[in-house]
Amino acid sequence: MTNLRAALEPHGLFLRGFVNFADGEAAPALSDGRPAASVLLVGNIGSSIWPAFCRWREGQADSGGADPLDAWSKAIIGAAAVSVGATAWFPSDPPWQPFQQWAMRAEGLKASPLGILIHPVYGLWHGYRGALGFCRPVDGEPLMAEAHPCDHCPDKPCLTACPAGAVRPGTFDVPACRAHLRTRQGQGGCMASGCLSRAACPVGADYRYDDAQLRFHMAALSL
Ligand code: B12
Repeated sequence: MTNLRAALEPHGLFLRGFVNFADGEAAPALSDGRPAASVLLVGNIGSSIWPAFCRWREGQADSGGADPLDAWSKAIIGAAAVSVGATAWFPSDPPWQPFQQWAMRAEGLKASPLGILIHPVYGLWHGYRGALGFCRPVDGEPLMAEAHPCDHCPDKPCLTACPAGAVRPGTFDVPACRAHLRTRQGQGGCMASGCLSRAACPVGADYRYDDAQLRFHMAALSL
């Protein structure tokens, strides 16, 4: 664990908790075909990855290709996985691994009305860049978050801030969001400075992503 932290933290990547699978429980297959006994989640907290990712990108002849953040994640987390004999999975690779279910178990997080999981400290400003699978359980107890922040948020500004009305309780209307992003209002609003619903959340405001990172994620979402 110490070696892994040393390999990941200079890149702004943090160990974000683990899941130990019970015997017989559905678990992803390791590269040798055995079912994983555990997965360790790796992710960003606020804009922690942004400086290292930008430096890496500047050094790439093709700026990192069509999906530079995925390519960077694979370069860094893939190498760390090899160094500890783990199998790595990445959130955007099909078949999608259930990163959010794992995160709910690993850190006790719950979904916000936006669908993305909210952390009591980092709010909506965190994400997962990879998961490492092992043939043995991880020692220790999963971290359990305190109360779900949305339960104590009377105004729920995330539900009213979306200019496209795409954020509704239990639903995120992806076509409505994307249609709005193509409009002049969307280009000058969410595309320029990030999703207005996400920004309206009062939890973890100090961890809000840098503007350049917000624009990067919005560009990916609007594709
Ligand atoms: C497909 C996908 C999308 C699609 C469709 C999303 C949608 N809402 O339908 C698109 C491209 C639109 C998208 C957009 C975004 N996404 Co997305 N997306 C994914 C992806 C690749 C698969 C999601 C999926 O279908 N999971 C289903 C199965 C495979 O996963 P599961 O864990 O078993 O599913 C559980 C969750 O889906 C959870 N859940 C999800 N939504 C909700 C909503 C409610 C109300 C509840 C109760 C539960 C719940 O319940 C499921 C069952 O337990 C995941 C990565 C991954 N592998 O999980 C990222 C992921 C979910 N996305 C993520 C993010 C951050 C975003 C964006 C904010 C990014 C951006 N560019 O701005 C936007 C906004 C999304 C939004 N408001 O919903 C993060 C969420 C991190 C977090 N804190 O939770 C993930 C985990 C990727 C990552 N690298 O960390 N996304």
